[in-house]
Amino acid sequence: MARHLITSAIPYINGIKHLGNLVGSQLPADLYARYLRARGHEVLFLCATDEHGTPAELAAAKAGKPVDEYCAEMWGVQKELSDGFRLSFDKFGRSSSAQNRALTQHFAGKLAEAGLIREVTEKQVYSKADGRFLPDRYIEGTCPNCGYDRARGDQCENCTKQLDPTDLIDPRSAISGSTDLEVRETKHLYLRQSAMRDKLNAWIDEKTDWPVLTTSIARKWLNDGDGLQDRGITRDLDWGVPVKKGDEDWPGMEGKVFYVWFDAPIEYIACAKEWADEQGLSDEAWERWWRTDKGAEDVRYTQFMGKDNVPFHTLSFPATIMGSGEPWKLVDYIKSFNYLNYDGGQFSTSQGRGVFMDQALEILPADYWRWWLLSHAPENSDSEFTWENFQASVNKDLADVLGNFASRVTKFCRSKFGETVPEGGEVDAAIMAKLQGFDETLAAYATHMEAMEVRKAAAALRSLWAMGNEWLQDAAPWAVFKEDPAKAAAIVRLALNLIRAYGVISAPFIPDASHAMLSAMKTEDASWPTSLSEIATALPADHDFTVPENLFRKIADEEREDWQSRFAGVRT
Ligand code: B3M
Ligand code: ZN
Repeated sequence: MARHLITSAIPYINGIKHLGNLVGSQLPADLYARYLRARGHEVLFLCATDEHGTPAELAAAKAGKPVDEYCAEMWGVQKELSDGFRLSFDKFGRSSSAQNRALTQHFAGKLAEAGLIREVTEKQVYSKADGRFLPDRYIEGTCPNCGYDRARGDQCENCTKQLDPTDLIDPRSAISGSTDLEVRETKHLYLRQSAMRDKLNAWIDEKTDWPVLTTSIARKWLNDGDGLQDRGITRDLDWGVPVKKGDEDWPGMEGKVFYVWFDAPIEYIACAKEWADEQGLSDEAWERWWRTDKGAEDVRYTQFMGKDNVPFHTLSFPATIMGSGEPWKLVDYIKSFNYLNYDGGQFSTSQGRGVFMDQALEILPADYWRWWLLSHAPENSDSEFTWENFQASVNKDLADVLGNFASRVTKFCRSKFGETVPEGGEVDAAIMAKLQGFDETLAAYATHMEAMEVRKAAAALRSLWAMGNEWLQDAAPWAVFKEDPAKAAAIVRLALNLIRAYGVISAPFIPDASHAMLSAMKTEDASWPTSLSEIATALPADHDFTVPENLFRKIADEEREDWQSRFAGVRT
């Protein structure tokens, strides 16, 4: 059994995330974590809120709250929603934690010792109307790379290019909209990423098994123009990790903070320490996941993220780790995602277009969303949420196939044999024939899960459900019962065992329904089945069960139309 460290990109604190954000990192990371745990691996699954920088300051100002108070509140909201979606993080931390502050300052100190930080007196955009510098998202304008007219000062959302505020064409203040801007001098620290270009290139070259989406983005920026640029890692902001070299002050950098993208990935490490500290564990407990000199050389580390976050995880964060000269764990595999679009357009946080995590849970339980989102994950290209497709998937896959199977079998058994697994009879070859291919599909399902091929895994699981359903239809124990009750008993016994097996193997996708199936079968045996013959005998004759509540309900046309108009835009 292996040890797996899994992190999801940490969501910005500035508001509730939409379903596109969810399926782009946290949800597939949870799928993988749940699968690996179910197969007996040791897993540490971490996520946190990304609380620093301009996104947090702008959102707090909009909410009329002090930024620390705003962050504490929003952490609570996001934590509740991640619980609601059954995201099984071992720790949902905060990048504003004391642990992250100390580690971020530690890394900066190590990078400075290694000669990888330069102090630069540079020109930054200053807004006279706002009386402040305008770093990152405080400034918007046209992307010099692709011409997108709402690019932000730190990155163009459209083409993923990392930017500096002074790169923008026709810049304006994101606070006041003012274009009365001037360029003033200020001192900042730059991470000498360019000095690590060869090392990073060689490292990316080793990653032949990574998704093309990940490596192509990394290569694009490694070889862009003059190659990897040095990046400013400090900002003229109030809210953030104060600039220090380890514990020492940094002369000339008083009152400045680290750039949010410098401290955010370090939170992946700090979060492990938050996890250990919370339980009163020693440093060894988290260092065995993160320090290759303390056991982490055996850990497999997988990161999940949307494509816009890839440059920071393939270049900036590895540069921090490698540059520190210390034996920290580097990522082994980066699973990245394209975007999920919403009903003919894009999800939009500003316009409230699309379904947000809180709204989703108000209208339907988590499993419905998890199933649709994961089975339509934007893996090889962008994908699109439509209400018609959502309704069709839920009604067919979940209600008609899986839900119907569980309900039909248990109700029939109760009426003819009572609420215990019936004994007698044998399922003959003719009946089993319909289940041919089950073992192969079960194996393919595991292979896809291991490879994080989310859509393929969902398709395999769906066909395992469908095979059971078709087999039952064909075996027709309700008809057989009249002539041969023992044979009907044997069919039902296998069917009840299939419910247990579905409860186990479906849990990574639909944990609540899976739990309901296992409790209805009154079993704690969650051992992962690898063949039908193993499945058939898990619950012996005479084992008790109950008929589960309806596992899934169908979505009616009127509801679908109602939701479609309700989420079309302009959130109030
Ligand atoms: N908070 C961006 C995002 O939520 C950013 C990710 C940080 S990962 C270290 O998409
Ligand atoms: Zn662009």
